[in-house]
Amino acid sequence: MVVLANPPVVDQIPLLRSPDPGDYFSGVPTVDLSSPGAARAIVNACERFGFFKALNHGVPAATMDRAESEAVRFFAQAQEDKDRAGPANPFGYGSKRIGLNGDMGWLEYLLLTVDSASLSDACAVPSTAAFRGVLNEYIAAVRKVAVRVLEAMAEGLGIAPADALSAMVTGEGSDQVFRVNHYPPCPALEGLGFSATGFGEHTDPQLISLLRSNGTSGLQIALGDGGQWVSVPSDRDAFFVNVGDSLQVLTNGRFRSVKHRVVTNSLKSRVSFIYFGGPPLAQRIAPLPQLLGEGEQSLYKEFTWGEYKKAAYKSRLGDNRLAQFEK
Ligand code: GA4
Repeated sequence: MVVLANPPVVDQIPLLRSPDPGDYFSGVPTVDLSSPGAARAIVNACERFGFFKALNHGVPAATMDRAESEAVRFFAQAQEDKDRAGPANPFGYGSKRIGLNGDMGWLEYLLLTVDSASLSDACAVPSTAAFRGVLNEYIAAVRKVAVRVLEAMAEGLGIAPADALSAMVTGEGSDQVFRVNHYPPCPALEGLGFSATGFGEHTDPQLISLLRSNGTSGLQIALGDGGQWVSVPSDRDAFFVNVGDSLQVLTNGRFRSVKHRVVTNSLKSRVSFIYFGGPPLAQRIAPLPQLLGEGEQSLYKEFTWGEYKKAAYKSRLGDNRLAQFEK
């Protein structure tokens, strides 16, 4: 028997059944952000799935395309050059290791912090002016989409003021994170019926996440309580919007934080950009009084975003992080 001192890292990555055509979900709720019915449609989708696809979002295709090609160029560098920028702890360049507690996925990524509307000065990578510039352009634009969506949610939920939710993610001290993921193909598994896990199942801890990817599918969401996994058909012209744990709590469970994961394609690489909108660390996360009916109690213990974030970084990806805060 040959014992490898360092087993190939693919061995440490859990496999998933490769999606077949029947797994593609034709029922992804789609919202035209420019339509008058957007607020209602968003609320319906967030109650039912915690997930929807947003069209007519106003982010120029040219910005998204340029950000994508700069990301491709960044990830095409020699491994040793990228490693000089890492490892992610958890911010910076990361490869295969996700978070701090041993989760692994078939991907490499940049995890970056955002101050106001652009990358924090503390983010040393991306270092080229072209990549940094276009990411800042993208971040400024996607943030506006987040504001629009959160305002529409407040409207649809009947909450005043209009910026009750959006101010939490864009106001002074808000905790915004930006992530660029690259899932290289995993040809070793071609034809075997299994695929490498790109990013294992989890819910996002923040209020809201907006994802844009290239034309390679891979994102899957769990439907309802039974948790049947379905594949989301890719659409490079759309943003996919996720409800995060904090928004589930702010709505006392009315919106659901959607469980999702990414399955690697055996032949095509996937590149995605995700903006995560979180509140300031001191923000109290509790159901908004306007959403509690007569005599309705909060389902959750009181906590701040800072406390939740700390707990999240002690957890494994697939853990149910909200469970310890349930009453
Ligand atoms: C999931 C959502 C965001 O990508 C992220 C992730 C973070 C990380 O990759 O560092 C976490 C994960 C995410 C949830 C649980 C913890 C923290 C990895 C992990 C195991 C940046 C975030 O905020 O939470």
